[in-house]
Parts: sequence; C-alpha cells; structure tokens
Amino acid sequence: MKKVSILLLVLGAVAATSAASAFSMAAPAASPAMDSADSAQKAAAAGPTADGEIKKVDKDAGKITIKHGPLANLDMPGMTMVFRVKDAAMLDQVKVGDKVRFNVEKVNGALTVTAIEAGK
Ligand SMILES: [Cu+2]
Repeated sequence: MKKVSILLLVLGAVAATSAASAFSMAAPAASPAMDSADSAQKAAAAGPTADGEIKKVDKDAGKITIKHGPLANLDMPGMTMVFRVKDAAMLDQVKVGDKVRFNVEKVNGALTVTAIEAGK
C-alpha cells in the first residue's frame, strides 16, 4: 500500500513539472534576426584580408589588375583579374609588382576594390 502511494506522489510531481515547463515554453524568446547583417559589417572593419600582387594599374580606366589569392567572400579561387576601384586615389597608392592586402566587394554588380594597403 505504501509503495503505491509513493509512486502516485512521484507521478504527480512529474506531471506538475511538465505543466510548468509547458508554460515557460510559451514565453517569447529573444530574436537573433538582426545578427547576420551586423557581423558582415564587423568583418569589413577588420581591414583588408585578401592577398594580391599588382600586375597593372590603369588610371585612365580606373581599373587595376591583381593576381589574387582566394577571395572567401566572393567564393573565388586565386587568379589574375581586373577590378574597378572604389576611389581613384587607390591607384596612386600602389604600383606594378607591389604585394598588397585588399578587399573586394560587389558594388552595383561590378567587382570593386574597396580597400587596399601595402602587404609584406
Ligand atoms: Cu578573381
């Protein structure tokens, strides 16, 4: 007889606990929805991340040819290619043969160097 009443007590406690957690589940959780745009901004602020070597500087066209390493943000392997530059003054900061670190982003559909600095 005693065993049965203990079992009922335990079952009753489990049922009460389940009911309590069902209520707390209904409380709205904080939304992480705004996180992804924010972290993209932080990555851009960390400085140029891609390695490259200047192959050609075309000031008339506002373009630069860079032999670059993998560009993770564009899912692009290393290659030599032409980029636009965000600011024409960037073309005065580098010359053919320079090793650089730079960032590329798609601006209005065109791959554009948005930051560049001398590498080591
Ligand atoms: Cu490329």
